[in-house]
Amino acid sequence: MKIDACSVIAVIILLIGGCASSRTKYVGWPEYSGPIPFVQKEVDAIGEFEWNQRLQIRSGIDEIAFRLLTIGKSSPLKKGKSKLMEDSPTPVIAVYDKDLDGKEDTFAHLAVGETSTLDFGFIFDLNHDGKMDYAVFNGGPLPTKDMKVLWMNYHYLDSNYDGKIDILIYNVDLDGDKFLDKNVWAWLYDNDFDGTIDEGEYLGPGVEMPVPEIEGAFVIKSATGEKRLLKKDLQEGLVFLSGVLSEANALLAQGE
Ligand SMILES: [Ca+2]
Ligand SMILES: [Ca+2]
Ligand SMILES: [Ca+2]
Ligand SMILES: [Ca+2]
Repeated sequence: MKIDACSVIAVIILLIGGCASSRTKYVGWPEYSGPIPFVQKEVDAIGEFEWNQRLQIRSGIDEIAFRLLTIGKSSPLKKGKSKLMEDSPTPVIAVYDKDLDGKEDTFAHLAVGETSTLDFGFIFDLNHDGKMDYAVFNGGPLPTKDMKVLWMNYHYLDSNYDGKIDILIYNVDLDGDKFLDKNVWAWLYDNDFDGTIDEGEYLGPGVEMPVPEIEGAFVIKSATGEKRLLKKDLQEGLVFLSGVLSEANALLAQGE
């Protein structure tokens, strides 16, 4: 399969904010200084996915992922060739245990011989079946309207644990001031788990309204204006993201 990470992401997934990792620098975050290890016990406290808890689950996972982001560099525990990315500039998939709790929590796509990259995400296993089912992919730092820094990222979930991504969550600019909003996201759902997105909503504390579906596309308010996310592109996006998760899980399942 010919896939270039940045272009696929730009075309399918990162439509909302562009391919941030190629134009933003990974700078300016606080350095994590609390106790480690922490991730597994905090993921355990969140528990399995529940529809009516989805907002709280997103924010709990986002907090954990942000703390992982602020832990300094770590070395890959396992590396392998990515079939999905084999023709891209970053054909290596790697997993890391950033918080040193003995369980991998981070994946990245690397160039051959490279040890760091901005193409990384954090992975979590909500239902304890040994397979990661929730990923938070790094987008990069972007300013908010009060000139604070917002971590743009992309959450994607396999909420029924069948190995396929069925929920995508994006940062949005719902109020149209050209800055990403801090407390509302666009959520896209594959409600019947058949690989197509069926419904979208803007959801955040105090916000709940549908994302309009017009002529086969979900029309989302991004910081650079309205973006039409075609259902067929989203379908490919789900396949790609499910593939990324599968490759990370396959790597995790390998012996040392
Ligand atoms: Ca860990
Ligand atoms: Ca799982
Ligand atoms: Ca699923
Ligand atoms: Ca569907």
